[in-house]
Amino acid sequence: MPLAFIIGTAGSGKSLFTAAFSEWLRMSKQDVAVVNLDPGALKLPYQPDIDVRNYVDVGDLMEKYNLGPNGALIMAADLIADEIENLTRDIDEAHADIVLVDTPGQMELFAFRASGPYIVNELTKEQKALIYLFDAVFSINPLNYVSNMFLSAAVYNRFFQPQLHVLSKVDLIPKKDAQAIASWSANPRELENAIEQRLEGTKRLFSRNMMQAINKLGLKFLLMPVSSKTNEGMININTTLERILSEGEKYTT
Ligand SMILES: Nc1nc2c(ncn2[C@@H]2O[C@H](COP(=O)(O)OP(=O)(O)OP(=O)(O)O)[C@@H](O)[C@H]2O)c(=O)[nH]1
Ligand SMILES: [Mg+2]
Repeated sequence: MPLAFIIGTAGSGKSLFTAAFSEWLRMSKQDVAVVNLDPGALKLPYQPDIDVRNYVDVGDLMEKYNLGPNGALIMAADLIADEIENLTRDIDEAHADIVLVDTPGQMELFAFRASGPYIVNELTKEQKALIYLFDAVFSINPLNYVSNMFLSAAVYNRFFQPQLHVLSKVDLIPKKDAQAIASWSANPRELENAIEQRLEGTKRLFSRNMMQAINKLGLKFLLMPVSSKTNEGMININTTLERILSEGEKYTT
């Protein structure tokens, strides 16, 4: 019963992807359990089987400790770590083939605080993988794309779990743009060409150097285009996820 954590910047499509991919898995006869790990979620596009909001209530924290919404979210992110045993029990009791975990809206609260890696490590003893979302609309610009590569490398460096990379919301951009972005991930030359053609001055220099720094880290990945509205690409995610989990290797793709 492996766990796949869905991660990405705020609004990158984590929750809708969790909804669409879990539905897709159910249609292909897989027994899936869905976990909501976002204590600040007001409305979710799926019905969670396990919900952190049963244990941590952001509204209560605001009231009790006289915090604003952001302060309460930070406190909530850390309090989730205290609920690991409860959440692990809930997940174990679900007896699913695969567990999808929707992570908190603001990625930094999960990835860049001590509690995030602790939660990923301690939440059940099962195998783990991360699915990192690149927002397609944001990624059309090579500078934004490179910044997101940097963020995904930083996330990898926090969790050291197998990491899949997804280009989300591809239904919102022209097909040729989606193909171009995917080709940047497959071939650094293509990305370099786009940087040379479409950026200038400091932006060009910055993007080129940042891209080279990431390449030097040896982090290679392929972006898989996906739409949670049309289900395009879900089959690729499933195949790649299965391959990574069966190999159990620590690498990114
Ligand atoms: N067209 C289209 N819209 C999408 C897709 N995925 C997400 N969206 C929209 O993008 C917005 C953000 O999606 P969410 O799934 O809430 O993203 P999130 O990363 O969970 O956001 P937070 O948890 O609030 O940070 C919503 O309006 C979604 O309907 C997609 O594949 N296609
Ligand atoms: Mg969300």
